[in-house]
Amino acid sequence: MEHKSLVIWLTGLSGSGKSTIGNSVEKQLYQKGIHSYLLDGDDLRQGLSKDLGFSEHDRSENIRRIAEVAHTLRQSGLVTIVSTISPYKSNRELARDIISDHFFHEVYISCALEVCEQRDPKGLYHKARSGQISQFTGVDQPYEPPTSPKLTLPTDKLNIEQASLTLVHYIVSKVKE
Ligand code: GGZ
Repeated sequence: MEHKSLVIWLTGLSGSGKSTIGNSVEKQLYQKGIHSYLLDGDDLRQGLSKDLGFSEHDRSENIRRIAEVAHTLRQSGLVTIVSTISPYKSNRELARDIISDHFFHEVYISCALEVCEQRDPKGLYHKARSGQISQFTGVDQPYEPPTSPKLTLPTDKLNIEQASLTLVHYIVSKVKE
C-alpha cells in the first residue's frame, strides 16, 4: 500500500508501556502493509548512545541523535515510531525541529508514577528508591508531560490492546490523508 511517512514520538515514564505499545503497533502496521520501524530508547542505549548516561545534558544528546535517525528513516518513507522517555519539553521541541513540525506526532503515554512503580518490570524504581541508581526519571529527576500532544494514551486506564489499536487507527488515518 502506498502511504505517507511520519514520526510517532512516544514519550512517558519508564514502565508506562511505551516499548510494549510500540512493538504491538509495529506488528499491526506490518499486517496492514504499512512499512514502519521502531526506535526504542532502551535498545539504542546499547549502541548508538552507549557513551551516554542520564544527566540532563546526556539525555538531550540522546534525544538529538534519535531524532536525527528518525528524520532519516522518515525521509526514506517509513512510519518511524520512537519510544523514549524524553522527559524534557525542550528536548522534544528539538526533536520536532529536526524532524519538522509537519511530520512530528507527539504521543503521550500517560501513566501515574505510582502505577509505573508498582509494575517496575526491571526493578529500576526499587533500585532508584533504595539509592542503588541515581538520576532516575520520576524519582530524583523530573518528567515534564507534553502540554498539547496529538494523542494521549492513558495506560493506567486502557489495556495494551486498546491503547495500541487507538494508535494504529490514528496512524492509518494520517498516512492515508
Ligand atoms: C531513566 C533509566 C535510567 C534512569 C536506566 N532514568 O524503562 P526502561 O528502563 O526499559 O527504559 C529506560 C531507559 C531510558 O532510556 P531513554 O533513552 O528512553 O531515556 S531518555 O529519553 O531520558 O534519554 C529505563 C532505563 O533506560 N534507565 N537508568 N536513570 N531510565
